Amino acid sequence: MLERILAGDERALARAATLIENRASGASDLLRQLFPHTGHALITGITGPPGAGKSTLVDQLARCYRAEKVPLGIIAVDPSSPFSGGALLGDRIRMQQHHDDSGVFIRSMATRGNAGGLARGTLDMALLMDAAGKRAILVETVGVGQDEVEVARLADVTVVVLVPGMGDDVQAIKAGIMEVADVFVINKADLPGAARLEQELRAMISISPRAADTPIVQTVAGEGKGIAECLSAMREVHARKKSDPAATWLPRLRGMLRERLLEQLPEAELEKAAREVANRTTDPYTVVDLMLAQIKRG
Ligand SMILES: Nc1nc2c(ncn2[C@@H]2O[C@H](COP(=O)(O)OP(=O)(O)OP(=O)(O)O)[C@@H](O)[C@H]2O)c(=O)[nH]1
Ligand SMILES: [Mg+2]
Repeated sequence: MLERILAGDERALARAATLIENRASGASDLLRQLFPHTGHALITGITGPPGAGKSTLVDQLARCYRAEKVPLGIIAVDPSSPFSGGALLGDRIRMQQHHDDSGVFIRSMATRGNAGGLARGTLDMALLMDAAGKRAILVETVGVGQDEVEVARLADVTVVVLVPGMGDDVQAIKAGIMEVADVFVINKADLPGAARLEQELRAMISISPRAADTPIVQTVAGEGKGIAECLSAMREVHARKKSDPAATWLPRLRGMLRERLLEQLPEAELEKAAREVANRTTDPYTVVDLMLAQIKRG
């Protein structure tokens, strides 16, 4: 299976993706062997409020990449949120045009009410695609919560999609998501208020030392407008970051290690330990020592 994945075999890739999705036993072993073959793909996170046009943008970016024959992976993180109801179905229909194209591999990641492992699962999936020869990976998430920020953090480049008419809501956009933005896209620029939103954004980022030179691109994803500009902004940011790989890989790997460690301790164990401490039958310090010893024993 390893050989076939590395050779870019679509069926082996699909089987491995299912292993990872299901966290099947064997997934870790496979990922262990794939890891040395990763680090070549540009992972881009596309995030933003529900209905901002993220899937439409992903679809358009996919066309650009495929016009250049870049092997492409797409991961749609399904937030199972009340907002996106049938959206995933719509995405599937939209993405069908890519299905006949063996250069595109599409997967969705369900949170299944277990948001904790979402970033990890998504990163594992991206690493699989990377090892299989995909050179660009687009990850779509709805930017509404902490988990989505975590997912955004795993990307090399994070694109935050906003829409006009949000007005004062710019202030209300989750601060976390604003902090991880490498590129702002004002989509639905055909609607009134795009210029005003851009002004507000510029005012907002001008006071942030980290974000001051963040590119802002206007797009009409529905009509394929501004997509080339978006792609070149993504590539510029990536080129800038590439000179310092530690800047993207270190936070990503830190998060990954933390999640893997936490996974060693089932929630039920933590709950039980907390109760024991609450009952004063033990203390937090002893509990942590015991847990560490338990992990060591495997
Ligand atoms: N007017 C206008 N509508 C657009 C544009 N881009 C996308 N839309 C429409 O906006 C709606 C939502 O688009 P999606 O791409 O599904 O948005 P999304 O952000 O992926 O949505 P969720 O995944 O549900 O959060 C669809 O009806 C699109 O046709 C645009 O540039 N202008
Ligand atoms: Mg979508």
